[in-house]
Amino acid sequence: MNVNKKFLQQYINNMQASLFLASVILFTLTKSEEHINNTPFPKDFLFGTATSAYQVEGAWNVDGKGVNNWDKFIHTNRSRIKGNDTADVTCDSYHKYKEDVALLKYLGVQFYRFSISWTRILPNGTQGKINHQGVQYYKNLLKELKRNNITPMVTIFHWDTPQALEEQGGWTNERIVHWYSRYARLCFQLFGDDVKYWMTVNEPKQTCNMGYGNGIFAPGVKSPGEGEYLCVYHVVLAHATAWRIYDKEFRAQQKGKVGIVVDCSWYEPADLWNIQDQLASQLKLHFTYGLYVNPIVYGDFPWAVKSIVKKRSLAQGYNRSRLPEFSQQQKELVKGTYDFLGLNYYTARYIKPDPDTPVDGKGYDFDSETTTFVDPHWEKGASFWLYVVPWGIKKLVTWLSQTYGNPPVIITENGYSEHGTMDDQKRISYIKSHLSNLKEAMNNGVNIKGYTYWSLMDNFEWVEGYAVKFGLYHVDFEGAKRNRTAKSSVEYYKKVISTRCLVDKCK
Ligand code: PNW
Repeated sequence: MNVNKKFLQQYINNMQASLFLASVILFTLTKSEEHINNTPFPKDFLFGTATSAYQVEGAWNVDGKGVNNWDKFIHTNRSRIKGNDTADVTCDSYHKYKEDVALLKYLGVQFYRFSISWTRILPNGTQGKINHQGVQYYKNLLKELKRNNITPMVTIFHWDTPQALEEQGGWTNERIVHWYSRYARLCFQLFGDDVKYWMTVNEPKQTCNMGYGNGIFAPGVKSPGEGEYLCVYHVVLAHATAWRIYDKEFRAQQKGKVGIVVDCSWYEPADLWNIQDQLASQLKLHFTYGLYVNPIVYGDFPWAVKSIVKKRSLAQGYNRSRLPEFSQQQKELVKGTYDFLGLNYYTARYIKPDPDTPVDGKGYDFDSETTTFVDPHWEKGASFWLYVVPWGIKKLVTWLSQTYGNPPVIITENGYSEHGTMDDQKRISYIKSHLSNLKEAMNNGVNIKGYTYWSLMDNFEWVEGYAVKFGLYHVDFEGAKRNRTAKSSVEYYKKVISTRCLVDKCK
């Protein structure tokens, strides 16, 4: 070998070595996308888990419960639900609540988020008749939680409108503000001594958009951008009225907090360097979270949402906006009506403007004139809409904190679905990566008070029936006893709660 050749050989060897090193570094870097935060959650940070009445209680016609919109929606057409399932029995928590509390105790959660079934307390929705057996059920549940040192977080309305009120238009009828706020007052009166965290309405977007917009959920009304926006308007007024009632009549004595729960995906600009994509992202966030929260914080719908809906309504031949306007008095009523904000985060989308939006398209699905898509590499859950995007929660809570003046926020839901896996490693990594991103946001100063895993156990997943499972505990829906069995994630979440740490040893 002459000198030159030797040099060349050495050069190639070096190159190979560096290439190898580079790939190692690259591999570690891609892996470190999964980098888990190693700082501990603060001592007063709350960990919990959630369910809702309709999804777990069953006992749909037991002990005087009245019929609600979902009972009616399903019983009149079973094919609306995957597998023709119903929630008539579901987890049977109405009879098995003590067992549920034992599961919570085992997990070591600080709180349990559950909801009250309106027609279990008021069978017709209004005050004519109070169903004392229904009231007793919640008193028993609260007592059992107290005995086990678990804080209740109670949702007053989680989608199950009394059928008697639904037949009068439900959330599209302005009288719902009165019906709902009287029901809320009754809840404060009956249970307020034992409840320090109240959530007025769960995910109004799902009720208004899916219930009255595209009609996929109960009551199955298709009135996009009309009934849909009346619902939005009434939800905000109903929430605010209930908050004012609590503030005036109960707060001094009961010393609790009242908030609302709004679900929102993160909308990532398709091209981060494109200003139009950035605007599309902002607009969609205001359409999703802002539609409910902007009035509650600032006293009105977001300006950008008002102006685009008005522009589109006029172009469609309406003489005013399809989105109702708050009067001056209403603006004053709604402004500032929150003690904390609830956020349900599951997934994310890329977004950009959609120049092909049909001129006559109406409602949440069209009025933002945007289109969304997913990254085909994102991992999927069992729900058709659930793509796993942990960094989205960090971006979303940061946006929320910047947009609304860093209010106290509770993550009221976050969860992963499968089709029936007991060794649910993907759920474990979902929880870990989302909590890690959340902690990073907290370390940057975002005011997060608590985290809720959805759900304590597999349950009735609305139109997806029992095919899709979010539970930490598996439920045997075939067996009369509805046995609950821990999935692997139970031990994982239990450990996170007791150590307040996501890695083997926190800093
Ligand atoms: C929530 N999305 O619904 C509800 O509050 C729960 O009752 C439900 O079981 C749970 O999440 C899982 O679905 C959502 O499209 C439905 O982002 C859809 C979305 C988010 C939440």
